[in-house]
Amino acid sequence: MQPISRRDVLLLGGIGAAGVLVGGTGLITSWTSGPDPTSGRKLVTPTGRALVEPQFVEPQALSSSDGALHVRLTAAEGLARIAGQDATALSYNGGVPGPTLFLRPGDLLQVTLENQLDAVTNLHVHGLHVSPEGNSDNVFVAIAPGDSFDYDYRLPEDHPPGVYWYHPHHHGMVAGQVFGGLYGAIIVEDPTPIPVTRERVLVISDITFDAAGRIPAPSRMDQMMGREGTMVLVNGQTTPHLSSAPSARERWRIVNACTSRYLKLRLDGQELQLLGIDSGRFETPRDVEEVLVPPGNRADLLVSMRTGASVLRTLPVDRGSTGMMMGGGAAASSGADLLTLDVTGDRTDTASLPPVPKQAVPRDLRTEPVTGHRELTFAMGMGMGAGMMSFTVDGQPFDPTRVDTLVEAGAIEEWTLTNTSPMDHPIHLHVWPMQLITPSGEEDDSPVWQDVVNVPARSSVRVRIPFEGFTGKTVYHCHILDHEDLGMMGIIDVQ
Ligand SMILES: [Cu+2]
Repeated sequence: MQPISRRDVLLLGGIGAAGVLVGGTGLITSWTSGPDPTSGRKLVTPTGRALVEPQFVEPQALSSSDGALHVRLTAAEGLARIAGQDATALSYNGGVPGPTLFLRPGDLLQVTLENQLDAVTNLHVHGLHVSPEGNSDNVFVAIAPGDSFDYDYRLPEDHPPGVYWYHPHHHGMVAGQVFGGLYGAIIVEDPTPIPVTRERVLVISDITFDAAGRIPAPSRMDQMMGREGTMVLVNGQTTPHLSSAPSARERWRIVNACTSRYLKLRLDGQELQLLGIDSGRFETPRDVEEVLVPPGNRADLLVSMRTGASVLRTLPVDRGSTGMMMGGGAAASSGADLLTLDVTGDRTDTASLPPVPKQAVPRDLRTEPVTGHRELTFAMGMGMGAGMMSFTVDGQPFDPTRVDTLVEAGAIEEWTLTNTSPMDHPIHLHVWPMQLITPSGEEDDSPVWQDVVNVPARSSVRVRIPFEGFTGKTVYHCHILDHEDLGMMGIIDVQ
């Protein structure tokens, strides 16, 4: 979204665009996103109220060409059409979600981030295996209001294909800025495309509006629990409607961009296969009925369409509680309908659709020597004062001036992630993906690679990490972004 001058505002007003507010904190511009809701499917509720289900839409697609993609992202607050209503939210370029960036291994991604917010921000390319230094995926960059910054991300030639995403990462502001609407998907394309009828991107997020269409400030309890929105959005809409044809094979690339909400996805009546999670890919797609996608994780899903009506749902997820502290509230992600699907009409000609080829066998660190072991302990306790719990790693809240973990470049380490608290924490390490060594309940034993690993309440998970490809300083943290902002983050330096 470019700044809009007063004159443009009047011109836009003349052609019927939404109103524009000029606030005390700077220019607040307006936009509309999503489709015209009158173009959707009409429904009548049990109470006789007519509803219009919006048609499924996807964010704007921007693709690299000749090995490069240059994108200008403007982060700003303004009026947006979200979930069929006008609301004041944050956005990149006026859309919630921001544009989807389609890249190939070896590409150079250049992002000029313009900060029109009234707060400091920056950008993190979540899951990409790129340098954490300089003007690459450097979370220590701070872009002041009114400033802009040029990021350069060089993907290695052997970068794993998969679903990634981008969002702000300035400590203390992350939860509010992501919850406000600042996120978008990144797709790294397969060198050999997976044969499907159609690909779709589903960015799932949640948000809350008050009666005035503004996002209310979270309470202390919301922050300690991890704030969850009252509405769950798919590409900025609530329960959009999607149509497909019998026997079609679709590839759904799903991002959990929620600040704290765990997703447990089901699509009853349809056949689901999981290609992989994050940058991890199974050798052959795995049949699934349900996929757990904690905050920050992505699922790469094949849907083989069967005639009938289905609803993509997220089921309730118990993610613990504050225990005996702070009144012992339960942290639970509620269930919601995410989208409706109608599969009707003539069968798609699948004879022309070859089977999904075997993927490269994933690297397995269980067969490689481990050069070191460490344990990281994630804890919640009393002691921050003013009715707040502390959120710590190895007993200390985040300190931007301290290096917590020093690792030798090239090391293959086994980390035991221990959660002593009564609440689950999804732990994310930047730059270097983690192989799960204790993936309980999987029927086969193929390697599982993720960049966010859920560590259930009062338990431990073992992972192995190859610190290869890049050196530099970055972070690991809880991806319940309120917990990160409250201090559950540490600094790693790989040299
Ligand atoms: Cu957490």
